[in-house]
Amino acid sequence: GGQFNWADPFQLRDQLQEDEILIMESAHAYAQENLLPRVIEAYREEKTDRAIFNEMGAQGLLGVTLPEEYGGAGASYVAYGLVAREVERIDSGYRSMMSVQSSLVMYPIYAYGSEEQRKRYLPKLASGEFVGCFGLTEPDAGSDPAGMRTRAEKIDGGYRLTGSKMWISNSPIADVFVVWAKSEAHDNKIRGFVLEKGMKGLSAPKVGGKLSLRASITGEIVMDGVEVGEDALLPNVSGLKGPFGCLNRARYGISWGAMGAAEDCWMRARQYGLDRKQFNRPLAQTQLFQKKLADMQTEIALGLQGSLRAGRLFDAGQASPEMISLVKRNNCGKALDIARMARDMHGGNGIQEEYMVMRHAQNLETVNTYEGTHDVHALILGRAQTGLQAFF
Ligand code: TGC
Ligand code: FAD
Repeated sequence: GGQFNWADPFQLRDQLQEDEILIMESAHAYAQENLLPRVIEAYREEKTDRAIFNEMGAQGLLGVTLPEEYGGAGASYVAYGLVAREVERIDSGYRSMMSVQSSLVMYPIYAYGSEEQRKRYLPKLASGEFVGCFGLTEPDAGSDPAGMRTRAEKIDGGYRLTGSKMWISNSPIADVFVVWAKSEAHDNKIRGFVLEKGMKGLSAPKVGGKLSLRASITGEIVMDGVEVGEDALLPNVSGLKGPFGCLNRARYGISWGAMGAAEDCWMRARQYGLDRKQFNRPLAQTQLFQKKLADMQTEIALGLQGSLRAGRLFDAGQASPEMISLVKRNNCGKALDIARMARDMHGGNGIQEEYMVMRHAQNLETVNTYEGTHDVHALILGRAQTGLQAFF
């Protein structure tokens, strides 16, 4: 018979390749040594440390799936997922910073960009010298990005962009802006443009007042007739499949990341239950507490196996958007339930910042919403099995 390791019920580690384990361990060490010590204050003070991008770049954690010639690590999508999990064990906001840079900025420049664009941006994004952001969502177009208003008019030698994006991770500190707009010169199809900080008419004010994801800065992107050359257009993609190609990767990574946050909550709840006594025995010696731990362990073990399978299919070029919706939706929803439960199991201490679990729960509210809400992914899966679309 096999051994049972309660912390890794299905022996995930045995299913990883050597280079994936190395990347995972390097991400783990970086996150525990450099991110964990600053997260409580960063969250409380709503401060995003720009240096984190440089640090992650130096550790090789940005754009890990891209080829080495552009600054990537040529690693698998499984390795990318493992990085997301290690970073999100600390905070979903830190993972957000990493995944926007990797999947939503570096990936489209690599996959849809010209050779010139790749050379100009990718190495500096990989090192963290540049921070990137991704502008799809608008004040009046969230779940329905096809309803965007941002437009690109044709001008001599280029385009003029007008519109505004809302809820954009990293935008107030970004050097590079990948934005999506309806382009009149291309039958009004959605096209991608790469803008740079300092362009006339471009600004990115911070969105304040967030009670979630406070360690990751969020802003608007305001484009007030920003004029760009022809070389700002991403030449090799047209239509919504451009941004969705990026979202597939980010959503997949989030499915791993959310499990990292859930694991942190589970481990903390278990330890708290062992340490804390009520009625003359550890909380962990009560049936209700143990049932909650069993539920957490089960959902996490199953969720990680699902993400691993999706990752292996991704690496084989066989992952479908629906598979990704399934793991993104399930793992984010389950992680949110687990974090709320861990908060409850800590009693009053559960609301204190030093116990970490309430911050995870607050963050996971965002993670359950961005990159397609829990319900939008249900509709994607519902459409796939009925052939009936229920969006409108
Ligand atoms: P629909 O008719 O389904 O599709 C339109 C076109 O897009 C193609 N497509 C995809 N291609 C590749 N991968 C996918 N996952 C794709 N999904 C759709 C599709 O084939 C079609 O192509 P074509 O050539 O036939 O035109 O589009 P719809 O308008 O009915 O869309 C419905 C819906 C709800 C599925 C979709 O719009 C959706 O997923 N909405 C959610 C929006 C969303 O996820 N926004 C994310 C913003 S970015 C973000 O949140 C970053 S936070 C990151 C962080 O901080 O970590
Ligand atoms: P809405 O679409 O208005 O949805 C509101 C509610 O209605 C949800 O419960 C939803 O499930 C439900 N709903 C919507 N349509 C339907 C339907 N047809 N049937 C049933 N229910 C429906 N976007 C970017 O482009 N780049 C970023 O970097 C980025 N970062 C973000 C960071 C943070 C902190 C947050 C909060 C958001 C970020 N987003 C980003 C935006 C995010 O992707 C959107 O918030 C998300 O797609 C939902 O859109 P919405 O907020 O407009 O909500």
